[in-house]
Amino acid sequence: MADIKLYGFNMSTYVRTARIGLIEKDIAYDSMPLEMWSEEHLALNPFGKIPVMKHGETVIIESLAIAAYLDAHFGGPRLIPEGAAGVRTMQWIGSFNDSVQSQLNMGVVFERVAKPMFGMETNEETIAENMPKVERMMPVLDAAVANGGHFGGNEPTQADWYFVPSINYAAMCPDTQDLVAAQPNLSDWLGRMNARASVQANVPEMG
Ligand SMILES: N[C@@H](CCC(=O)N[C@@H](CS)C(=O)NCC(=O)O)C(=O)O
Repeated sequence: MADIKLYGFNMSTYVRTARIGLIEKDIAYDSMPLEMWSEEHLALNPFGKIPVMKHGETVIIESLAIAAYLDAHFGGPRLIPEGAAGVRTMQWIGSFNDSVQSQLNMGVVFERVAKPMFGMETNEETIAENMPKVERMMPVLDAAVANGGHFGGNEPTQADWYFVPSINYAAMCPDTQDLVAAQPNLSDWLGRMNARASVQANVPEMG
């Protein structure tokens, strides 16, 4: 049994982000099942979100805090580097959490792909409201990873592990797949990231 336990399921982009970070740092962990919003879940995270990580008796909520904790307590490549690359990494994680999550993930992909899987009705108005924002966002993401780069700079960082699960979903979603394919740098980056063992280890089963 590993010292680290990660709670949450793989279809969650945030859980996948945490898992990719763990594997990139070569940290063994046990993947723990969790019934969402159960007593057990709310005892671990009163906000009812995943992922939750446990290291011995220490409980860490929030994917960014998990990455910072792993850098502070374990070796391997830094998820949030020092210096300018660290600033870029944090900037992109901030933009992901503030804009990409609401506009692309919840505003379009969740509505179109996830809701029907959960027997819920897609809200077309939400998609229509968010599509122009996603159209504006995509070339910005494309420019960020130009010339064989990454969101943090020359090397992959935790910022990439936030974007990989979401851009893969966007590449499958009927509303956004052409938009992703039309971004040459982003498509190249996605291919490079998807070739990594850490990313291949975490592909969710759909349907
Ligand atoms: N800020 C949190 C966001 C985590 C998050 O939103 N996770 C989603 C799954 S992808 C969740 O737990 N949703 C359940 C809910 O919102 O009640 C983090 O970075 O860990």
